[in-house]
Amino acid sequence: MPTATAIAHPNIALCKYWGKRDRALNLPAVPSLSLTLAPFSTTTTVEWGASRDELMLNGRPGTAEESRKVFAVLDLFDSWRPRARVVTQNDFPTAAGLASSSSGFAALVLAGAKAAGQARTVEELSVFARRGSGSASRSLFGGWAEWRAGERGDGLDSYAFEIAAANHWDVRMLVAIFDAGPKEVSSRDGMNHTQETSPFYPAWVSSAPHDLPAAKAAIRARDLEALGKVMERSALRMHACMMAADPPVIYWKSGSVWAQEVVRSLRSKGIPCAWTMDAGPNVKVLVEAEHAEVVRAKLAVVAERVHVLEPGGPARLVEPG
Ligand code: 2P0
Repeated sequence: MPTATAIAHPNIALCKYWGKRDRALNLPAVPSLSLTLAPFSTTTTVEWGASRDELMLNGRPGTAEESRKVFAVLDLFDSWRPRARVVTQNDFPTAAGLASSSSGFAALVLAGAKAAGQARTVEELSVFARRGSGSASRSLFGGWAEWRAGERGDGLDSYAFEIAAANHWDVRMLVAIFDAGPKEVSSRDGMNHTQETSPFYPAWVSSAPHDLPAAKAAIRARDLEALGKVMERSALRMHACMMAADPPVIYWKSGSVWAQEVVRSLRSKGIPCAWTMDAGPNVKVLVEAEHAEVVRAKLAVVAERVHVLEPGGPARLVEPG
């Protein structure tokens, strides 16, 4: 049976995706920008032509909902496709504070196309990955990636692309863990609820696109101070928007605020660094490699643990044998 294996890294958004212009096609209301991060990765094998659709996720059978999402993405390759067996494994803890769905769907579409014998452009693969999970559209790319919101109703212009390669800038992303438990509100539910009930949502949608040009200029210039301003602004506006939902969506814990204070304190001492947060209490801090150890040590005082990640390469096929 045709089989292929692919590997992809997760990514963290510096300019956030929050809100959808089309739920069925999973189209974002705003553009976003991210950094793909190694060494964490997901490895996914697709066996095209199995006896039945079957998902194995980290050594256990996928739930009905997980399976539905995975096989709906494989349906995009061929609505009359043969049944498939998908085996996917994360080499990082689910509680590592990183979205395994971003690396998972990126690896799935790359392996799926190869197993199906289809030559797809990376833009097409990004569109397919987006249908599984929005942030996965960006994990096909290494380094710094932008995901266009697009304008078309069919969403074919809403894909990601690389802005700068992983080796463009020697930075580290420190992930400070404050709560290893499962999320209280999933990103998807939190996003939809914010869109439906937050009076700040229209302001978020109209302001967020302006962050992209500023972030890209800062990345090009390797200017952490300028990038830090944009990334903290994006995270704060996204969280302010969800805190204003009814009832509010609050992912922050006391540790999240301590970590933000650590970052501000280090910055006041002349160490450039900036934080971001996603749909959970963990805080991610961007810093140049030369300052990573100083920042890690300070975060370690307040966090349960700190992961040190670096820019990773694009999703890639793994040759058999
Ligand atoms: C992001 N997040 O840009 C934003 C910031 C979380 C906060 O994308 O509904 O799993 O599957 O498209 O991509 C997490 O949500 O949501 C996310 P769906 P996804 O990284």
